[in-house]
Amino acid sequence: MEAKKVLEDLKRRFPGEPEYHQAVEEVLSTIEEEYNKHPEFEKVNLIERLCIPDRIYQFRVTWMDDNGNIQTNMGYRIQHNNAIGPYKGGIRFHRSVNLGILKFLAFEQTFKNSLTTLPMGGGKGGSDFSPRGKSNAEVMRFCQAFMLELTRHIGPDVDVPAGDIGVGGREVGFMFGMYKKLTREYSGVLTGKGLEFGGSLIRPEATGYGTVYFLRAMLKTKGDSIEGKKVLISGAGNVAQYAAEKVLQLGGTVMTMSDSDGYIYDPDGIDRAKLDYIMELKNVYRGRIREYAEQYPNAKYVEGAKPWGEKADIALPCATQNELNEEQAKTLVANGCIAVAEGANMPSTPGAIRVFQEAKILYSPGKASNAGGVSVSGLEMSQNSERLSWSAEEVDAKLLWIMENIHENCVKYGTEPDGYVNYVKGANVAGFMKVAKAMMAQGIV
Ligand code: NDP
Ligand code: 2IT
Repeated sequence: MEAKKVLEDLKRRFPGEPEYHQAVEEVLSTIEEEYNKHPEFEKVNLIERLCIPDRIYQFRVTWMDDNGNIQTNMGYRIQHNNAIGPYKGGIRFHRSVNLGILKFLAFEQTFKNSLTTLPMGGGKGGSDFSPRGKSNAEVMRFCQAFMLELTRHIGPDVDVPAGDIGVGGREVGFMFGMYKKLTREYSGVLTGKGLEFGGSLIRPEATGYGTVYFLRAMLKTKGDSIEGKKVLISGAGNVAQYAAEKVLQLGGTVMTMSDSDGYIYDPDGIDRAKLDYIMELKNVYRGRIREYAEQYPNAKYVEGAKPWGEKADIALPCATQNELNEEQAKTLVANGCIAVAEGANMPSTPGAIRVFQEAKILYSPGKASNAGGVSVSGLEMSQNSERLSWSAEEVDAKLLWIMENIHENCVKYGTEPDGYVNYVKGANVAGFMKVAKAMMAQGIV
């Protein structure tokens, strides 16, 4: 295969989907060499079959707001690839959601899930509905209307959704309730459920913790650790909160957190008590990060900006795609940043990735370092299947093992002749090979 040609063809056939093109380009450019060592792949056009989703569902979601107005949103589910297990991946509710964004996420999820060692294929879904500013009742009615359509496409052995941006425990609970009502079936059809009804301990923590476990493994290759390091975190949601918690546990100092309106910088560091405040602010009151600076006047709030201009040792982008560009990457490097671990999906632009890799700092792509979330989702599926629940210690130990195993695989497949580890290449090649071999074994389907 010629990566450039495949990409050009995809762009022509699927125009107007820049995030999808971006994600595909990153993977193709790094697996091209390995792929071409296997002429049997090319004979069955494996690459196009891997880039183009198995199927896509699109539907209108109609619901009534608190004023009695009828609202419509679009709903989607992308079933990308199920060569190694049932489709698996989150659901995103955000006003920016469109087909191209979900296609990039489903594509990435396929490689990520392959890396986890668990039997999960790749999928993603969502809606352009934004829970921001909506009442609980509105969110419930929307989730129910969304599930009314989604129900017929998913199942515990077919496709198992979970949370993502705008979808947390509350939304998963509402969707699970509706699925159960419609199908009269009690199964592990969604992960990220409440602990009382089949959820796994450590699932809420898993993505953030896993990102920091991965960061720790990267630093260890340099004989370094998180202790004493200053860390910039973007986002203030699920991933950012638990990344911050683990950084604190391991002796680092969290300097920033953010939301889509701006970021806060606390020169004294965001300690445990302050993180508790943020968790309550975000999870209970659904407030804005700006309020932190009112609560802790030593901190500054910077409206409409990202935290990457602040001086620190480590950056953990944990908000959304393309939130860290080339210029910002240059600033981070110039300010002495030694490691970037992505908690979000595709937060660094291609230009930013180039800057990190040329500076030869530690840099891990989301599909490697944020795989902890879907990994514990996989463990939730296992627990549901055996009708048991495991202790927090057991799940956390498995999560740690998985993250360290992914790190090892990245080193195995991504180490360059000069010893620099290209984690992008390592993750893509390792994730790709397993899916490719499974597809080869299963014939042309
Ligand atoms: P949440 O909805 O809990 O939090 C998202 C955070 O990012 C919020 O602070 C939000 O701010 C901010 N944000 C969202 N969209 C934008 C935007 N367009 N520009 C700037 N800031 C934005 O989501 P999660 O923490 O679950 O997800 C964060 C990232 O991690 C996403 O990329 C997601 O795909 C990825 N991820 C999530 C996993 C999970 O298990 N939840 C697993 C693996 C990856 P605001 O409140 O203003 O919207
Ligand atoms: O991007 C992701 O890996 C997630 N949003 C989690 C998916 C899952 O199925 O737990």
